[in-house]
Amino acid sequence: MKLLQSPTSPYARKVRMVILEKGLTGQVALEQASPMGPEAETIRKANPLGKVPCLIMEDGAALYDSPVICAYLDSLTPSPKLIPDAGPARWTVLRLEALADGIMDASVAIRMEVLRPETERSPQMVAHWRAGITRGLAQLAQEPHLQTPGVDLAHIAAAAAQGYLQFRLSDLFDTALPPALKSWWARTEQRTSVKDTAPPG
Ligand SMILES: N[C@@H](CCC(=O)N[C@@H](CS)C(=O)NCC(=O)O)C(=O)O
Repeated sequence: MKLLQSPTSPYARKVRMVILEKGLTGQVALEQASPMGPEAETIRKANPLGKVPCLIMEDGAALYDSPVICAYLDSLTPSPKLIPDAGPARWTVLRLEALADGIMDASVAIRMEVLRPETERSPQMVAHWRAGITRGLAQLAQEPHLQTPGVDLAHIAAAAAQGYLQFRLSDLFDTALPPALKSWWARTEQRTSVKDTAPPG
């Protein structure tokens, strides 16, 4: 299998963490591909949306986007199980993944806004996204599931979201992360799958 991905994408980091946690490193080749760079056409051929991450499976078919890729990779081996098969725990994990993905969506949107010429930026939209991130982090901090030991897709997605904030929006990381998440992150960033997928400094 081949993963089209970018080292700075939080969604790609989420998938790379899943690969490491599942012990699938030998089965998925990582191919660096930038949606705005020379590889854009390759990405678009696999994913009409032109986004990374995109997984090319053994039969050549493509999977996107990151929740689908993570669910597929989780289905390949029985353990560790990153998405519970059924019951309330399954919906908690998927909801927390969606919450963390939403924090990433708003963070990436702010990053895109910052890259635009200053006269084209919308301070209103940036404020709207920042408020969403702040509410999302406050909710994550209140989730007992996140504090449970072990790792599943909820923990991985939350780590990808917080890692991206630390990387691109350090002021929000410093001010909007509630204490419970700060201590959670301090523990979590020591994990091998988190350390080994950190964006380039
Ligand atoms: N919901 C998608 C989001 C993927 C995404 O937005 N990736 C960004 C990189 S961080 C991208 O490829 N952007 C290019 C574009 O929007 O054209 C997922 O979870 O995979």
